[in-house]
Amino acid sequence: MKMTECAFVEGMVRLCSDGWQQGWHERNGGNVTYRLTAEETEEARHCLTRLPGEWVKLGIAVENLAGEWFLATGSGKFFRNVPLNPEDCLCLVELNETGDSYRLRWGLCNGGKPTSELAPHMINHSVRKAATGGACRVMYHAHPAHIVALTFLEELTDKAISRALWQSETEAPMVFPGGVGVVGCMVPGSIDLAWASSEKMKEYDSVVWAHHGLFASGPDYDTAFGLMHTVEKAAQVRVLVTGAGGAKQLITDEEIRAIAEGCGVQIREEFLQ
Ligand code: 2HA
Ligand code: ZN
Repeated sequence: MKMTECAFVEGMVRLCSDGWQQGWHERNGGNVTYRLTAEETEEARHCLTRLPGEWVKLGIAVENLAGEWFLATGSGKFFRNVPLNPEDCLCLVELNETGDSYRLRWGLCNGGKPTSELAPHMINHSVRKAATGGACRVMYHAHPAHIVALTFLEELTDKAISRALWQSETEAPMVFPGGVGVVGCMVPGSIDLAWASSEKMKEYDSVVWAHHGLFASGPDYDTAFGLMHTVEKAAQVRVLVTGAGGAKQLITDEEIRAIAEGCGVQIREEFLQ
């Protein structure tokens, strides 16, 4: 069996293709990582085509991820090219037994490095793995235009952005009743952005990066992609309505509560009035 035939690789290829078609990945924008299960790691070991790379320091230590394997997009790779050549655009990395270094096991067949956001992804995997009892496996970062636009229109707080999204589409409180975290405008790929995001990820499954994009997590590709899509759709409605002259009415706090109650999810009450 070839690595590209493994379901966890096919799933990432599909996500990259779908994200590109949504218009969320100009040039080399965005990145995604997936934490393999023990079974998938065994499967991957049978599909290796090269010797392991050298160990490279991560710059951080993620002890609860020690020894784990991750599938990742490559630094500078374009999402639109992933389906054409997954073995050039993607890579498998293995973490060492202390969780402070990684080495390449597969992919990047024409050279290169894992995503420039590898450290942020690892810190956030570490936090979400702990927060979800091991369920969380996907970290997905994209640049959807409307969520970026919203960060110019609303106050940059968790409450203001979460409530603006909930007020704009009934699907929003159902899909992310916990809201979204928000961090200010920070240097892309920086360790400061990584730490700021991971503080938010202790409480939220997605974080808005002001004027930049969204970082979304989930137990599988569908859930993480679906969260990205739902946040972006609500932001799109908000921005469309704002640009059309502003809302005559919004979904009220009472209606948001009723929607959450109706589908049996716990809304973050302190964000409502
Ligand atoms: O170009 O999206 O945040 C990759 C990125 C950096
Ligand atoms: Zn980005």
